Amino acid sequence: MGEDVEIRYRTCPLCEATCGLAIEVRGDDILRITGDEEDVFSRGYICPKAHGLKALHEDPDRLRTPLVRHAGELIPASWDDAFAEIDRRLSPIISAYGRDAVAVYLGNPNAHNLSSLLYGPLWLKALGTRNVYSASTVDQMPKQVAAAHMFGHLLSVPVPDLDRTQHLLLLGANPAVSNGSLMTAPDARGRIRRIRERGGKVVVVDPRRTRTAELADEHHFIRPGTDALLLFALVHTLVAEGLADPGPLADLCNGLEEVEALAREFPPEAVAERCGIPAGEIRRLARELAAAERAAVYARIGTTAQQFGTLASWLVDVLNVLTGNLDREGGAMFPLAAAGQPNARPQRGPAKGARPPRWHSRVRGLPETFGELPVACLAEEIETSGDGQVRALITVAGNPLVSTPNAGRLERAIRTLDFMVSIDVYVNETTRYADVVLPAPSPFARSHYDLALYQLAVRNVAHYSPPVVADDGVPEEWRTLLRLAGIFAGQGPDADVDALDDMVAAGLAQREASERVSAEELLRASEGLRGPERLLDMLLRAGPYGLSLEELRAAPHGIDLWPLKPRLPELLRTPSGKIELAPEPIVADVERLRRFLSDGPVHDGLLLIGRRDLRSNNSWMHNLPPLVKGRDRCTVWVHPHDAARLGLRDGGRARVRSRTGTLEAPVEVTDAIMPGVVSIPHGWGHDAPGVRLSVAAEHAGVNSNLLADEELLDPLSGNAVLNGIPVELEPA
Ligand SMILES: Nc1nc2c(c(=O)[nH]1)N[C@H]1C(S)=C(S)[C@@H](COP(=O)(O)OP(=O)(O)OC[C@H]3O[C@@H](n4cnc5c(=O)[nH]c(N)nc54)[C@H](O)[C@@H]3O)O[C@H]1N2
Ligand SMILES: Nc1nc2c(c(=O)[nH]1)N[C@H]1C(S)=C(S)[C@@H](COP(=O)(O)OP(=O)(O)OC[C@H]3O[C@@H](n4cnc5c(=O)[nH]c(N)nc54)[C@H](O)[C@@H]3O)O[C@H]1N2
Ligand code: SF4
Ligand SMILES: [Mo]
Repeated sequence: MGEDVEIRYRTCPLCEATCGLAIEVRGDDILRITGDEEDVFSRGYICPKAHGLKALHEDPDRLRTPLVRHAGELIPASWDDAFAEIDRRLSPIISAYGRDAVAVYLGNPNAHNLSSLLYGPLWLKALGTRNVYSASTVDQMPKQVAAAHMFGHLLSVPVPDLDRTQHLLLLGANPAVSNGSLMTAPDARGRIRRIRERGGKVVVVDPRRTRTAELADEHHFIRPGTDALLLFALVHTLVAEGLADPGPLADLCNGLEEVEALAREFPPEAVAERCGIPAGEIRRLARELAAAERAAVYARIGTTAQQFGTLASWLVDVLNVLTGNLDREGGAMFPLAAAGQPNARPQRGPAKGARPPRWHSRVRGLPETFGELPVACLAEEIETSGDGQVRALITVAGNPLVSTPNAGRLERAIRTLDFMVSIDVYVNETTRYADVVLPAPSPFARSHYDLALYQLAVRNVAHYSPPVVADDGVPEEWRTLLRLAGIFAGQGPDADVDALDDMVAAGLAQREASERVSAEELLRASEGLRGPERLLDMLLRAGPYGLSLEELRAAPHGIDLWPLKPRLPELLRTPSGKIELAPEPIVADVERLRRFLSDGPVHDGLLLIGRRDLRSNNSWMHNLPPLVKGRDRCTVWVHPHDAARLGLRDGGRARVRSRTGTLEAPVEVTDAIMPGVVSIPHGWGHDAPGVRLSVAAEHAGVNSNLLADEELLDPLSGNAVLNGIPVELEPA
């Protein structure tokens, strides 16, 4: 290694796995990226996407200057001019039509970004709109609704204790590819493989034989959207065969008998045909789950972004309780993060638990959840005139025209907006419609700490990374967000960002103060810091381990805070102080499932599901040559029986039609997909005019969300149905 070459360590910000990277740099040039062998959590593991970070940092298409629309064209502008334009155009809309006239879409990378996590609440509050939308309602909202009802907080989501479990029942998740979700576990693949190496068992339920299924002892195809039936049948079997035994949890639960009564109507024999899994197999799965010494049920997006998302999410944890595995080593456990975890904050006054919706969407009357509305209703809120109509849109790190249902309708709606602002690193399918685009810095030019994901990690760890390169000429995102907040608050385009930051810090100190450490002490200890570093330092000091930023800085490979420990009942924030096994709104939704089972039409047509790829990340990173080379990955998978019936051939093309749209894609005929099910990955379709992604345009693919139907929702969470969309196929 040359003398001027040095290694800098940082956490990868791309997915939920939080892998440690070792980055060889010369000055501010990135030379090479490898896994950090000494990282306390990932121990050297990385996936191919980490290598994409160098390409991302160097990508000539990545934005470095704001763009402002003049005569229809996005033209480079100064930061001052860009903010002046936002003030000039947006402030009159707010004055004339009110705050709800401005909608916001917050995309996935916000969850991996310290600036957005810490400053998001302030700018949203300054804007004061009810039209807040995010990736949550195309993703995990059902999980959070279930957690809020059962455990009292939307972030009290149990995670499987992967490193100690002896039996993992995994539904609708493919961690061998996705690297885990609502389960932060670097090298999830290795961790799952080790379950079997130590004599445990892994069972996968998925309409596709995934890479995770290939690691498992058993894989069961399931008809999309029917997981709640299967899970109920598992509960039924446990109860009917006297295998339900919550152990010490029994005294901590309300509603045990009600759940048992509900499950009576879902015997395996009744659901088997709907699910496509024989009744005998369902009974065996239940018995083995109950018999396992330490077991965990874990389910992800295949079970959340579907018609019975909240019921399925709820039943997963009902099973964890009934088998005595909730909050026990090797079962499903609650992490204890070092900073910013609401369910670890000392409880002040009586716990509120899940609260009923505070408002409803204007057009369809869909309920708000945790301050946001279902993104599936954004288009109609723009289209429908009247009081409260959406006339302006702000997107931050999102690409809703690719990521959300009925993308065609949303595109037509977005074209009619009076004004649009985006903060992004690219001009993508969505941001091309913005009137002002503000760049965000390269991931290497910002610091990192996984405030959100450590609350969902299979091991308690804390890892802070300073920026890898000094500066790429783009202001840190928290400064951009605060400057926007200034405009929303009526302070004009040149608000004093540092004064706003002081205000945020003072507010956070108040909120985090406890008997152990006062607000004044927190502020004093973090003196000299500013921005996310000051806020993080205070959160760490107020947190359960009493750490500080200085301690984290001194540990470039992270600090190991040990395997998960039981946290019940301390963690519960339900008004009763108990686990609510039969929350009223969830129980009420069981009727819908009952009807689906008893008199819903048996849909024997094709159902569309999604698919993730190791070298892809939602709708972006397709502009990075190392991640897109090789064969076309945006294909439609069809089972050989269906292909024969429909006259489709491998390598040919299919026309895929749903209620909302039509597209054409190359066909892959494979028995890795269940008969009656087809799969297209989301996140593609990069050849639209105005998109500035020169590499991605050559690997464009198609936008699968043209097919997703914005009218299909999980009613309790407002989550879109992205798995199990009725479609028709024919040769193109
Ligand atoms: N059919 C179907 N649709 C799906 C899914 C599915 O399984 N099937 N999955 C859904 C899920 S789980 C999710 S999370 C969503 C994701 O969809 P989105 O919320 O739209 O997020 P991404 O596609 O990840 O787009 C992220 C955008 O953020 C930009 N970006 C990256 N880093 C930064 C940064 O640091 N700052 C800023 N300001 N911008 C940045 C990128 O350039 C990109 O334009 O898609 C959903 N859509
Ligand atoms: N490489 C890569 N990694 C990623 C992402 C990415 O785009 N690429 N995205 C990240 C994001 S934002 C998220 S939210 C996570 C998601 O993480 P995962 O939830 O692990 O995501 P998927 O790989 O889409 O796995 C979902 C599985 O559900 C199956 N499925 C579909 N419908 C059903 C159904 O009705 N029932 C059941 N039981 N299964 C069903 C699908 O076949 C698929 O295998 O991944 C993250 N990691
Ligand atoms: S698994 Fe996720 S966090 Fe780890 S290197 Fe890959 S993209 Fe980064
Ligand atoms: Mo996601």
